[in-house]
Amino acid sequence: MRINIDHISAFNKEQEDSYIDELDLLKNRFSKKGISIDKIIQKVADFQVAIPSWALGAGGTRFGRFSYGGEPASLEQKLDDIGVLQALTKSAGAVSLHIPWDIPDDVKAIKEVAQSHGIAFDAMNSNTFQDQPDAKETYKFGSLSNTDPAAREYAIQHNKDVIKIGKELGSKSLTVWLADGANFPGQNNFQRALNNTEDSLKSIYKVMPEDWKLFIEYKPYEPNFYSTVIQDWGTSFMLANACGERAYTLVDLGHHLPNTNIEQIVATLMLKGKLGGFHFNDSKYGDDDVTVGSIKPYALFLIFNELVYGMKNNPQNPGLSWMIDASHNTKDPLEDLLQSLEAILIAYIQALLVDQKALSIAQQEHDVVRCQEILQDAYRNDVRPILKAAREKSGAAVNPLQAYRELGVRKELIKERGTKTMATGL
Ligand code: PSV
Ligand code: MN
Ligand code: MN
Repeated sequence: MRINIDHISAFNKEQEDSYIDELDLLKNRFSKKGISIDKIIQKVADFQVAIPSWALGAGGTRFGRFSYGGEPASLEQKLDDIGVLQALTKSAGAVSLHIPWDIPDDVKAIKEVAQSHGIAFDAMNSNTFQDQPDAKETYKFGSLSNTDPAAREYAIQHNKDVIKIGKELGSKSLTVWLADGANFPGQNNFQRALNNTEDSLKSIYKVMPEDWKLFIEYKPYEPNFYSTVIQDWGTSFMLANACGERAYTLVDLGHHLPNTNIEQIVATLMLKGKLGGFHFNDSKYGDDDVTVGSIKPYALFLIFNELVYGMKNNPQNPGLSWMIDASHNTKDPLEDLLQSLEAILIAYIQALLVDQKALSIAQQEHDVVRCQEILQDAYRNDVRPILKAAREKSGAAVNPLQAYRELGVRKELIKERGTKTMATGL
């Protein structure tokens, strides 16, 4: 199923002007504070989030997977699905591939499919958390941290292979997330595991092309429940510094213990020029990977407030690699991703509405109440008219989810691919 410009303009025509009055109200209100809604519209129209290749099937848990019907059965079909998201939103112009789940058989052909949808190849993800059927070494007791040099070398080589594939595709970064850790006290020597990990990461970093970045992702627990080698941002930051200038920390919203102040982590990393990648999702308990903004939208806004501040004030920090890292069992995966994209852009707009000058003065004057009011004055707006204007500007559907349903995309995909398909990977 291909969505073309005619579908979008016909849909937008029906919606014409439905949001203009509300947009004008917002423009008037915020121009008094010296905030230009037109500039915000442009920023939002430019914002691109990568879609991970593993989010296009109805995900699952270790208790089972249930097909949604019409799921992509190949990398080409996954790119086609991202093409649908991109045509509807114009903010999903990249894919983040997982190797070996998505090894392209024919690189040239895959590049052509991606290009035809306007999709770029964002960060490559290596996988040393499960053994593949033909594996020569096992990761059962760790990969880059393993006490066995042969297992370590095997995991290093896998990352080198991923870089090679990424180079052919035109990607410019590698994300490393390790499951390495221990389930029981005494199982691992913490210092040895950390040293091994640092040495292994350095070997990978050394072969990375000059224009590539390495993103080091952290996570406090799961699948190991006693200790994880790269458990927090401090460990990731330390390893990134040890590797070199082009190594960065990657923040995944679900990879924190309850109540962690993620916005403060973001601010600290950006100040130090070391925030490289960002994975969006939401959670109630742990690494739940549910739809962005579905549970803690105010927390997402506060995080975006720091991201926006950092993007403006921290030239030492590179442009970020944004990705949605969410997938689960019960929704149409494409509808779910549309909801996540919507939540991301809404939080971004709300953060752009924060009157930073007034906030800085209130902070200086220790007017705590005013500080809170300023943040909430930005948050407590229905900013969807701004988002619709940005979408209209970039040639997207003003309401992508509604357009998706009205165009009957899932029905079409089921017709093309069948009801029993199951996405590869996971
Ligand atoms: C595992 O927690 C995980 O969700 C990490 O967030 C990675 O980014 C992802 O899997 C893919 O390896
Ligand atoms: Mn992640
Ligand atoms: Mn995760």
